[in-house]
Amino acid sequence: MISFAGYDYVIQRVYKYKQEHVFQYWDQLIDSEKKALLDELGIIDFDLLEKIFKLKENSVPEDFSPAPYIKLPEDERDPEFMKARDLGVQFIKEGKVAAFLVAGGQGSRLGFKGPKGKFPVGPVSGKTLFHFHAEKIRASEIKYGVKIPFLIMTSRDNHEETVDFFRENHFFGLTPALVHIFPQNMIPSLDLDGKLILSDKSTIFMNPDGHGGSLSALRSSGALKLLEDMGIEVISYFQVDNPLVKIIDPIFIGFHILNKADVSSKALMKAYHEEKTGVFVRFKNGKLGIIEYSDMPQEKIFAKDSEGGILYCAANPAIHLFDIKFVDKITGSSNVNLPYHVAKKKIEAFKDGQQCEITGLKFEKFVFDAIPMAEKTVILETKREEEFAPVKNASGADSVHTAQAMMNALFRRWLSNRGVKIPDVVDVIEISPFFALQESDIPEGTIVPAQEKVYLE
Ligand code: UD2
Repeated sequence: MISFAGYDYVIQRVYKYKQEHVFQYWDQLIDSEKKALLDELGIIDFDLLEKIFKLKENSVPEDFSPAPYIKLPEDERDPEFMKARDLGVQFIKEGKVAAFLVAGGQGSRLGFKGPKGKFPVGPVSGKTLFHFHAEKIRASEIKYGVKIPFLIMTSRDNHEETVDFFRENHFFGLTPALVHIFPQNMIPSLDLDGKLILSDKSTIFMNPDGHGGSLSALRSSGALKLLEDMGIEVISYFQVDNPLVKIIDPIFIGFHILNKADVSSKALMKAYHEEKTGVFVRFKNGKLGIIEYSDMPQEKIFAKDSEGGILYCAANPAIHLFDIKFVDKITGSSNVNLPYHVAKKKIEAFKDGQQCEITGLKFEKFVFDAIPMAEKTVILETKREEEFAPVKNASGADSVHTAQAMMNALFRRWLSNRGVKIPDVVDVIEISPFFALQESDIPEGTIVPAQEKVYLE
């Protein structure tokens, strides 16, 4: 057994759990590397790893049915929607809403190095995803005359770069003290025999613990306390990859308040059966929730309703509202842990004295597993063309090209619906959130210049 002053307990635990292969390069390490390795091992929950290794496959409840949701009205002056909007506006103006961006993912599908939020998406401006999100929040602050705290969850790999980016850009006009950037927790990946993986001679390979780690990270980072002290009641949660998301949406917030919901989620209608989005379901115990596309049984993916449409049609664009008391409850002393999901992934490992790629198991929590823990959940339909343009892939579907085309189409629709003439020569239009956050914000008398690329700021 190896030894290192002050670390007996850590070392004994590593041997107890039969993970001592992580010391195979011990004699080649200098003291600071030995200490760093032991520090990392010291915070690993080996019992948890043993438990989740046994998962091997994700278990999905067999008995579920499609979830009910609030459909969009034919007429947008629908009294119920107007009532929700008025209530939402009031609530936002009272300073009770915070924005929460999860940006800890690795963006591997996009093939972009660095935080995905730094990826440029503006069809004319070339603005990055972070820039879009921050400006929407700043524009909402101006519109509603209120300060809106902005929380951003990063991961160990992209934290510093994210903080630097916001600093370099002067927080895009937001109040720096109200932008709270914190990293999520990491969890070791395992090889197919349940062994820890080394990424070099003295480092354990870990991956971020999934966006489900965001709720506990809110607490451990101190953000939850900060929000409570500020009188925030609702947290508006969104993903980094969707430049169309309505971050501060009065109608959504209004329905959430009207229904006294713990969690509310937006749903969009699935475009085709195999679309890679989770779907909303009602479990046997009556609770609502989401089943991830990869966990959905084939026959349910292709199931049809009585009219030949997609039975499980309500898809997850990953836009949620969390009541702060609910977050407090499930991350507090009751500490109801969200389950881990397992996925087989390629991992860059250090093995047999060299770098190589191995197949390993990555574990992640999903934030939507909190939904069935809620007493009351609201699911509200949203329109794909208005709110969902994810940038996930380098090309093809769900790429920057599709997202830019959707932005261009949406901004054109806003202008046309407001009676603004668009000269034929115009090829691309981008509207800054400061010019309009939604169609009704387009000012009377707007003139679109006759040029190929138009940016309305
Ligand atoms: C997510 C949803 C899926 C679908 C789709 C819509 C899950 C598991 N799946 O799929 O149901 O509706 O989005 O766009 O939610 N993130 C972190 N930390 C992590 C992992 C991810 O912050 O450890 C963030 C990531 O930066 C991104 C978001 O979570 O903002 C979604 O991550 P993803 O791209 O891995 O999710 P995806 O597209 O597989």
